[in-house]
Amino acid sequence: MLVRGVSLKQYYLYWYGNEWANHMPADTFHMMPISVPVGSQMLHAVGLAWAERYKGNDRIAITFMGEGASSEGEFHEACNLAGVWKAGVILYAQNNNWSISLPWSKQSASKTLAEKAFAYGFPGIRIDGNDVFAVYAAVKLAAERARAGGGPTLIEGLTYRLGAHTTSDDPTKYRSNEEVKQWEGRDPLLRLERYLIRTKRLTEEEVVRQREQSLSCAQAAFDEAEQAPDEVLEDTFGYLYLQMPEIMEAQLERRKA
Ligand SMILES: Cc1ncc(C[n+]2csc(CCOP(=O)(O)OP(=O)(O)O)c2C)c(N)n1
Repeated sequence: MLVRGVSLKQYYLYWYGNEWANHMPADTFHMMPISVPVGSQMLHAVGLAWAERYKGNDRIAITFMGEGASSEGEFHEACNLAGVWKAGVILYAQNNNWSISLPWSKQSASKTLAEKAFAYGFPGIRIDGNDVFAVYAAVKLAAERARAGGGPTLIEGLTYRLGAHTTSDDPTKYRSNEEVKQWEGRDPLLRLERYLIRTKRLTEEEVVRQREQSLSCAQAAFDEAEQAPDEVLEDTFGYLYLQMPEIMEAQLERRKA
């Protein structure tokens, strides 16, 4: 999101629950808003990719999901249509093994997520999702394929969630400290940092300086977000529809009362 020009302040405001912070004007960021219902975004991505082809453009779409989302019906629908239409779409699954507290072994009887792609008639690639270069290479390959009209690719990137799923989650209830410790050393940013230092592309001093810079940047954006005016009730209701349906108007009146 940051690479595409969404400000850190907007990103923080989204997590504050501010409706307008999830507003992604068409052709500004070339992104769709974050969608909370698990799995719903994949169909949109396939549709967008198909629409671009229909309009004669060479633009493609990429969508991101957790491995848990592959259990939703939309995953099947999206993969099926993408395969049949040869849509220029990349389905990137971040497999962190845990769908909140549910491990992959209870999520699917398939050994890997990537292999599901073969049944839909397109390639599935499994990579180390904490290796920046592997991610870059896999996505580049898939993007080239999509742009050349070769159709979709499913990428399964193995990764981990070091923290809790949300503030209401207590991960110590379902996974061991040893497991978390193991993954701490595989943090993709730290790995990249170690690589850059080892290959003399970056010095320890530069790392410290960049960390400080990033931290103050993040703090400034956070302070700005905290000072943003509170949302008004109408925003929650008026955000989605050009014209509010009657049923929602009635709900709004009830809430106001
Ligand atoms: C349709 C739907 N069902 C349930 C939820 C509640 N929920 C939010 S995140 C989550 C787990 C998602 O796991 P996964 O797809 O693996 O993504 P991850 O959180 O690991 O990135 C669930 C069940 C939801 N947001 N939407």
